[in-house]
Amino acid sequence: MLHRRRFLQLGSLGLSALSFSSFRGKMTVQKPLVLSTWDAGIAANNAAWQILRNGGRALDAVEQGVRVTEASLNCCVGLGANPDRDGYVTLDACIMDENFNCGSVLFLEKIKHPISVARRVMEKTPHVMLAGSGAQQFAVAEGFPLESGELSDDAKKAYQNWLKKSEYKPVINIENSKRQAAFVPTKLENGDWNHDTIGMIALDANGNLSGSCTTSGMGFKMRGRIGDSPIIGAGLFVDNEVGAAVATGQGEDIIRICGAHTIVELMRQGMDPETACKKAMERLLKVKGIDKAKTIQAGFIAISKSGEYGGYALQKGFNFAVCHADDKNFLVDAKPLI
Ligand code: SD4
Repeated sequence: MLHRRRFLQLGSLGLSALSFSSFRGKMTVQKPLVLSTWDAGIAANNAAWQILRNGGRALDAVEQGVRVTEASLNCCVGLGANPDRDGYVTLDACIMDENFNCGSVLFLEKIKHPISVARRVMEKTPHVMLAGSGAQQFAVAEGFPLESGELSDDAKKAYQNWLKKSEYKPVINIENSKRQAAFVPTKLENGDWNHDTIGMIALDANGNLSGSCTTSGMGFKMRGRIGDSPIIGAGLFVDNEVGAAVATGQGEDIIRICGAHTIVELMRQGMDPETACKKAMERLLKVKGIDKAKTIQAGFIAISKSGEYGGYALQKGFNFAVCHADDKNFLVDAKPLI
């Protein structure tokens, strides 16, 4: 097994140069450890790491980490993202801790930080999921400001462009900032990395696992459409005895195989995270069929209780960010199945 690590510039962590190294064998590191999807994960990991490095809880790390992405301008996460086909941004998010506590929000509008609302659902209600106006009402009652709902300039442009043909054709790997040239630059004017759809899983210094996932879903989706991201077991699953997994990509197909839960169960049977992600992806491919599978993308990442980690992609182009030390926050190109 050959893995390429890409060490990226990390201003606040004091890393400077871009360098490459490769190694053989399972990917295992000491805890704490945080992983997140796509290259936006570098900045998100950075925020999560500030909590983990000080002995903080994985749950706090995965919430604070993805808030960075939610607050940034990008195609696929937060209020600046692409709208649905009716021109509204609708957000989905979920969070899960080390005790099977979980919370999620679906079809949430005009709220900047759906991940934090999901955490409140988990901690302050007897429920797991809140949707639509009910989720928004709860968020406002909890003190989250109601935003204007106006599209970002980039999303307005993308929507106007989309309206010309009004075709629902998700773009493979759009979450990777290099593919977002039409939407926003890879690097923002202040030099920060641009961010995208994000799932994050972490193992803290106490050996506890947690995960989060937040997205605007597939751009130009039907109004009311929900993907895998806010669905516990599909987009995210954490079993503190075994491991944690999170998914990204074509939600409908991830739901069909209960992606994240499947991966955790495969790890329970003894597979390392990369192998478990690969096996789950093989199942997705089998269900989808090769011809249709070539038109979509999906990516899985996982951490085991012992600190092994790994990921797998349906096709080329999916990467994930791994952080396990002040000077170790790097991107890994996931192996593709097809
Ligand atoms: C969805 N899985 O709504 C999400 C989209 C995604 O990277 O993850 N894109 O289907």
